Amino acid sequence: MAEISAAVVGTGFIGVVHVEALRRLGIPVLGVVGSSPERAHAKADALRLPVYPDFEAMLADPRVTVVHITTPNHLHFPQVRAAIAAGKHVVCEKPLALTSAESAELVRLAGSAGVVHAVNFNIRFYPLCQHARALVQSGEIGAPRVIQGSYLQDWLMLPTDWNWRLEPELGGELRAVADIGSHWLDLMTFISGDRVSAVMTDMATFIPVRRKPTKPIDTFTGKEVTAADTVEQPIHTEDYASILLRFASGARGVLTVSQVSPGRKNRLSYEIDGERAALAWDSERPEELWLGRREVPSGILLRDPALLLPAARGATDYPGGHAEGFPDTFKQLYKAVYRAVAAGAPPAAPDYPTFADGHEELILGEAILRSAREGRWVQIER
Ligand code: SOE
Repeated sequence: MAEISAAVVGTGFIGVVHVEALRRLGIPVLGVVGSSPERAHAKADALRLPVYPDFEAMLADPRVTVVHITTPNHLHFPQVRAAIAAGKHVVCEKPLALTSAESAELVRLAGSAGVVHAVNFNIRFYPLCQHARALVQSGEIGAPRVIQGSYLQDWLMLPTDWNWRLEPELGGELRAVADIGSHWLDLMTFISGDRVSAVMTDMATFIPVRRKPTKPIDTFTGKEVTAADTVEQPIHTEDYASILLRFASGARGVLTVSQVSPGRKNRLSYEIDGERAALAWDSERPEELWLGRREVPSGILLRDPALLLPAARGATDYPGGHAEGFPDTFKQLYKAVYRAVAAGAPPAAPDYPTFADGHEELILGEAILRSAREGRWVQIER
């Protein structure tokens, strides 16, 4: 992969995760762009990375073949569009855009440019999630009937907790659903092979006024801010949502998302009940997959490459008992994406999430919001 090089726009919490994963794969990261050169240097110097003066300079660098976009959500659409126009392959954080009209446009532009396009739904790349998908595909659990779970966090549970995601102009009209619910919905589509056909939503904003820091702060660092450095800010996006789900196959389900759940740091969990067996997994215990059965004892599979189905083995690199986690999912995702980059174009059936998957989450998000506002079931129209 010697001739392939990356650059990353965005130097927040997740931008650094992208850089570290790329380096583990031996992909040169030529530089980063931050919201200002000073903020970029604060991160880049520790990583021994050059800083581009601005996004345009990054795009103008002919050595950069792949651009990773890890900026606040409102910048995704214009930056992806510019990167495609500059002939770059693109990996974009979720959500791909702020509206489904924008994401549809990006699917079209990437398709006609022939570039590799990926959306960072990294949770698919936990080895046991790949194994769960392979189990469903093999018919082991029978047709899924009930698909339910939650994505819970506690980092926004106090009125003094702040992040740019709380501002609709930067983060979009949906917050918890777009930020973490989108991961869960994408993962369930990936594992079950099914699609959501209708949604019914209940939402709540428990903290209608928050204290906004007068200076920008990084994601997950809100605890370090003192009240004296803040101003009052009304909040219009959801802290919580529960969404009843109907799937195209006839399966039913429910998802709860919350960013105000004490003690839940970053916990995505699911249970899929099939005709014969069930699967359950929790991202805070990512090395364990529960297999539920009626006639024989249920059990827990501890991740071990030798015990995974062949389709899942490619997503795990360490022997059993040598825990793999969040940063490894980025490495495994980019392994798949950069195979396509090395080939020069997207494969016929990508083994990584593409802009089409990013677009799907915008369609679902808009239906979920409409359902909450109108208090009724909303059919998904694609
Ligand atoms: C913040 O809620 C966040 O960083 C998300 O944006 C990520 O997608 C998730 O992986 C962890 O939490």
